[in-house]
Amino acid sequence: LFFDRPTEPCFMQKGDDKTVFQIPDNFYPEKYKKVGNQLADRFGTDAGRMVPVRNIALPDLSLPQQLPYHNQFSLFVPKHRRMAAKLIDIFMGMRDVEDLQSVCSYCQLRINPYMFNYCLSVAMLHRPDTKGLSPPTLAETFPDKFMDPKVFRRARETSTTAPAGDRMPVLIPVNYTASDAEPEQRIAYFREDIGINLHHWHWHLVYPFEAADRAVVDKDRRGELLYYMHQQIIARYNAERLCNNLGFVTRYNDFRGPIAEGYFPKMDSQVASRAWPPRFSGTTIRDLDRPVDQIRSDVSEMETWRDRFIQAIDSGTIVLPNGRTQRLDEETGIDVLANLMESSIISRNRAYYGDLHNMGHVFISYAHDPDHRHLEQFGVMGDPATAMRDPIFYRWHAYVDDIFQRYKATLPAYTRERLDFPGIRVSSIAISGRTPNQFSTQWEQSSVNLARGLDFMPRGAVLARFTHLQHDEFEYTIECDNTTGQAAMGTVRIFLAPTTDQAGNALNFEEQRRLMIELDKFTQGLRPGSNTIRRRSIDSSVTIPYERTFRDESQHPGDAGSAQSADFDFCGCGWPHHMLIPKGTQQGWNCVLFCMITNWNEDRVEQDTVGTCNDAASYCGIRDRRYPDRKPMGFPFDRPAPSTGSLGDFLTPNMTVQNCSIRFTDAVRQRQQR
Ligand code: CUO
Repeated sequence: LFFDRPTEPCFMQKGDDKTVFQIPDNFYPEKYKKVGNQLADRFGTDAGRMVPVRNIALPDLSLPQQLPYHNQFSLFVPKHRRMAAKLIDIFMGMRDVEDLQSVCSYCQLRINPYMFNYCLSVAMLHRPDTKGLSPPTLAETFPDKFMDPKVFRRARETSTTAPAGDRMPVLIPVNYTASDAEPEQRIAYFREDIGINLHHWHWHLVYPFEAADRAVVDKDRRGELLYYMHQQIIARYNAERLCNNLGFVTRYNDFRGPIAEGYFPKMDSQVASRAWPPRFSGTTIRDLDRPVDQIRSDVSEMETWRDRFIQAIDSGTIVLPNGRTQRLDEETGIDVLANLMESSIISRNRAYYGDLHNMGHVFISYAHDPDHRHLEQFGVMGDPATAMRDPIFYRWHAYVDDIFQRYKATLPAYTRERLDFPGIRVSSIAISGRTPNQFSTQWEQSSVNLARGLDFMPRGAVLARFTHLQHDEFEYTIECDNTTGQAAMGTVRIFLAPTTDQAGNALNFEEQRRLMIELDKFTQGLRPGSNTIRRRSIDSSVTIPYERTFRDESQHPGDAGSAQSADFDFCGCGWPHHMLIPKGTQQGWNCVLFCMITNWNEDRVEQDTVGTCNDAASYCGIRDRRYPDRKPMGFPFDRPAPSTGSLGDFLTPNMTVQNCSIRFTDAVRQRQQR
């Protein structure tokens, strides 16, 4: 309920059952102090439920309260990060849930709503006593971060003119941010997809940069996962670009040159009552001096950090704070490097390697007002919930990925012995469907409930209907022989990649491996003799089902904010299932499906993974567990294979490929209940 209608005070009625938190007198902020009792009476009269709030020793909020209530909050701005870290510590430090509830009532009335939402979400994901609870999806609590503000105007009209049961869904227009004159607009359906942006927000929620409780940040292979998850975003983005007749994304590596791509977000921040600032085409990042954000940094600082990374990679060692050096080893090097690059508090030497990736977001997001003279806040690149909307996000992350790839290129290539699984031969993989080995995609319309995010408005569900990509579900059939004479366990790894570049030239192995999109990974028992493995697309280890990305309100109209939603929102991190397969083309876009089975005895991680939040592990890991695969993330494509010309040359007997196509139908279907 603390997430419901973020700017409405918690002593007002929250949720559909009209819960009122009865707070002690000293909890009222100054502006309500005089009228506290009257307010309590007024909202208490027809409350559905009264929750008495325990009086506790009040926390010191002086640091987190430095962020004005009606400001934007950015996870990438160091000062904001520190304020958030303090608040997370306060939430984590509460003795029990009842104390947490008290401190939330107190904070909800004072703290910037977006920072409050973020910190409470992080705390709920990490406190042992709140693990069964979950923050509602951000698209419901802050819908303004995901859609055209015209939607809210219409939602307002709808909610005041029609009773909850009779409201027509509000349509979110398709392609509303730019015209066809902007080539980048061809892939706006990807960049502005609500599910993709929610995934990215959730990922950064699960992997915060900063908290006093080191365990919240210091998770198994966290840096490596940062590298891998974002590498996969770039690979997927490049596939989408090819499907839309655009060339590969070019990395943003000249910090002194103009950024060709402009971006006009067409969004308003509800909390800040401001439009998100645009970035004009041809903008160049400039030295930052924004006392209000305590940011002072020159572009040259980014260049210095960059040079130190290059030096570290080329020498194979990093410099530690005590002046000693540490070798980057094959197993942990990428993790160490990515933690330095991000950077988070577990960076081994933040003083020297700085904060390159985060500050890239910051420089770009303030390019329109680097010294705050226009009193403007950051652009969409400053917020993980909105960053992926902007074409520059991909150029920036392509650059970051390039540095990681430079490191990967220093590692020994995999020998055939390391790739093979003796005795296991994979003879084929196929896709079921109307036409064999053809994926089918089209548009689909779904809805999301805005009610929780519409402050000071009549109650009841208000649905917004939006259009997104969707694919027909399919099944993989894998034929495999086990000649070891005994039962074996394998890890099945399935990837998809383009076969040609934009000009139609065949891709070589080095180009193709970086474009490999992980589709699934699972453990499989293999009987002696021949095996036919069937696997459904919906079970992918990369994605979370639609119902978890968006709560499917069409199935529960009118019960917005009810407790049921907890089941759906439980593990929000995971690539949205509707974006599993690239769009393809109407003629059919050629791609190659790759399947490999490795020896599970070498891959396995001994741990108990029973419970939830373990079904989108490829990009998100498993909550409170180790990453469930010992191989380097992205294996076997995480590094070059120097003597290999094409993918065909790379194959060992435990691998197979299948040419496929993706056929897109330009039609909209309504979401079917599955
Ligand atoms: Cu996710 Cu840059 O790390 O956006």
